[in-house]
Amino acid sequence: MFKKILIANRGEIALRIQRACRELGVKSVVVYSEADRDAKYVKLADEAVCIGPAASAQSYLSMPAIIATAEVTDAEAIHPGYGFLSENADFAERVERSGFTFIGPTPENIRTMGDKVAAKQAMIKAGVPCVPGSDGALPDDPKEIVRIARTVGYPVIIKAAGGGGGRGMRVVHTEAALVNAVQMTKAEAGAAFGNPQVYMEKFLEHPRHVEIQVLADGHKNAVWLGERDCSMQRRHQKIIEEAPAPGIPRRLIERVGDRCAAACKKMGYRGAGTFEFLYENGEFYFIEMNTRVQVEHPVTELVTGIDIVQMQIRIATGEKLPFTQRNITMRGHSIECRINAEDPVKFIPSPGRITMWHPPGGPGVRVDSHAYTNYFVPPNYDSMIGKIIVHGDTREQALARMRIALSETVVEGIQTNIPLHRELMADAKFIEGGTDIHYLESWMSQHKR
Ligand code: MV4
Repeated sequence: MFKKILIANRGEIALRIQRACRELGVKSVVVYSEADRDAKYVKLADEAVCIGPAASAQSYLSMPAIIATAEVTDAEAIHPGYGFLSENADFAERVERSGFTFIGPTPENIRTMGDKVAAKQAMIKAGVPCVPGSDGALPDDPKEIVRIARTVGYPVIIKAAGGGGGRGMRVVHTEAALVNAVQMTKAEAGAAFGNPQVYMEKFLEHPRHVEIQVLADGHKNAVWLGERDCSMQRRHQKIIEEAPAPGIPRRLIERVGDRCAAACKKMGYRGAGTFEFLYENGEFYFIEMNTRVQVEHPVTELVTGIDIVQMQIRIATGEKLPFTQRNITMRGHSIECRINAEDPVKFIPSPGRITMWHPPGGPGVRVDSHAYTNYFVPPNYDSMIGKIIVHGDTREQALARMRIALSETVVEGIQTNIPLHRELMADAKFIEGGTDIHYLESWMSQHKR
């Protein structure tokens, strides 16, 4: 096991990684920006080093500052968390070239999954079901583009190879709009991602977002840890996630989960990963793979009992997976509500001092947050200040526990989206389960509060 790990992140995930290190008996170093000087996890850390001003580009995104800190503190490995440098293949490469272990997949695997055309081709080769569409990147010839769209069938979606997470996409409903839409998406993709390649898919109109968590050890062992339904989102920001996904037949999920694990083996994948799928009319369609730990990993931890962050660290030391697929069992139901410092109606960020922080507790309740009474939420970063995660024997029990947890929670001094979560936990369609990716936005337009 490592003696010391550097945590190249902030907020709740920095605290989450710190806790995993403690349990494994590993010392941790946190790097922080001037805006995060007073964060509790900075004070609680074994070591903390200020690496720059509030602006991410000069702190949490500064590769030289982070690697230099690993050098001066004698850290052996770097955990990138999520966001920031977590899916930057060049960073992973520089970490390894500097003699440290990157806690994550190989630079090659990160790079392949960052190129959505290459990722999709790898999945097709591995037998993972994908959305029907172009075979690789679209050609330049307009006649060819029109021909491909005719075989795919309208509506189609044009996506940038360098995009992902909802960036660089355009839906096309008619042949008349097609060629221009492709040209526009290409120009935007070239400017935004330095890669003008685009590809085409059938546009699915009412899918759910269901993802599969995997763990692989780089020794050709890989398992899948069930699925998460992340359909409750607005503008590509998830706000509620749950495991398992309500109403989807187990045999379907098992089939796709086994394909994901097989794909990991085939790719020589190492670490934690997430296969994102759209689910519509009883079918799964792969869209993207994330090569990092995700915000919503706790719902999987609560139904499987597996500590995903500890597993990331153990895998990075070269350990083999301590379990096989047969050893993995899923129990009960888990729901996560992301708590954001924002106006619950207008979604405008609401940074500032938290004058009262009273987190919930009780059976089956977990709170992952770096917040506390008197904590100042800086305006420089993502507005998520924590997550309330519940577990119950059934979805009904998990829902009841989440309602109680939300009713106990007190956050004063800033605005949060807790009132929105309280309303959604009482919403008939959410309670029924299986709402699609457009549900929240249409719900909001009907609930002008
Ligand atoms: C799609 C789609 C419909 N059809 N692809 C958005 C984020 C990126 N990961 C892929 N996205 C989508 N791809 C096809 N062929 C609809 C979306 C989409 C979406 C997907 C997941 C979660 C929320 C979403 C919100 C809008 C659109």
